[in-house]
Amino acid sequence: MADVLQKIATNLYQAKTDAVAELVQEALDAGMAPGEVLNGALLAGMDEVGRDFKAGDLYVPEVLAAARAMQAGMDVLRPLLADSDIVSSGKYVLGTVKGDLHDIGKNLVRMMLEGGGFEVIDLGTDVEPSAFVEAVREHKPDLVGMSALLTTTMTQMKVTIEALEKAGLRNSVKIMVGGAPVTAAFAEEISADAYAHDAARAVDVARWLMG
Ligand code: B12
Repeated sequence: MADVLQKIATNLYQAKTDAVAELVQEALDAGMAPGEVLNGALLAGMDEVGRDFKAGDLYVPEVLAAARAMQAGMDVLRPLLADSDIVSSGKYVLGTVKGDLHDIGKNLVRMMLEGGGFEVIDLGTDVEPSAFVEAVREHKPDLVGMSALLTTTMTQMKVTIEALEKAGLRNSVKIMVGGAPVTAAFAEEISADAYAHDAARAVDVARWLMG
């Protein structure tokens, strides 16, 4: 069983998109839980990619190719994660902040939230503060989630909160922030309502915020 997880991680690292999708299906057919495949194979493989990118052993095109392979695996898992919980828990507007193109973590948060019964409106990446404001006005969500992976873009979270305040919408939503450089202390500093370290915890925190 653990063997197939290792195989998926290795194929992900090598950006073998089709093999990743096939092996994820194989793992599920063998009775593994979607969460186990997500954490033990896809996230583990992406972690290794991240480490080697940081060390300069991998370059941007290779990381992008691995990210595509991860998405292929996530496409197989997605319907199962979405079906794994039933109760409709609330409406959630989610996006990666202005200037930031990283969306793998944000997409994972979306998948897990959908799995937790939330209706998610995904605004994508590089989302202007005004686009968050418009989405809140239009969809009237219970929660807003912002993702940032760069220390240079996490400041946009504060700008977005200020834009919501200015539009008179701040108190109509609970705001959650996340992404590798974001911390609970930063969330408090910018007056967000909560921080979550990963996608699984994002669901717990979202439920907690919904009361
Ligand atoms: C993949 C990747 C890319 C891909 C992105 C592909 C894509 N579609 O997302 C590409 C190649 C495009 C890229 C580009 C760049 N990248 Co990049 N990238 C990464 C890498 C290797 C992995 C990120 C990732 O996907 N991790 C896996 C996911 C699952 O983790 P995560 O995003 O942290 O998400 C989890 C939690 O944080 C949380 N979470 C995330 N969002 C949210 C939101 C909410 C609301 C909540 C509650 C929780 C939550 O839950 C998630 C799941 O558990 C990281 C290194 C790393 N290991 O982090 C660098 C990294 C983030 N990149 C970095 C840099 C510098 C860049 C570039 C500037 C490089 C360049 N010179 O061009 C550009 C910037 C482009 C831009 N404008 O955004 C730096 C950032 C440094 C910093 N401190 O600011 C890093 C840390 C690498 C490094 N060590 O140098 N990158």
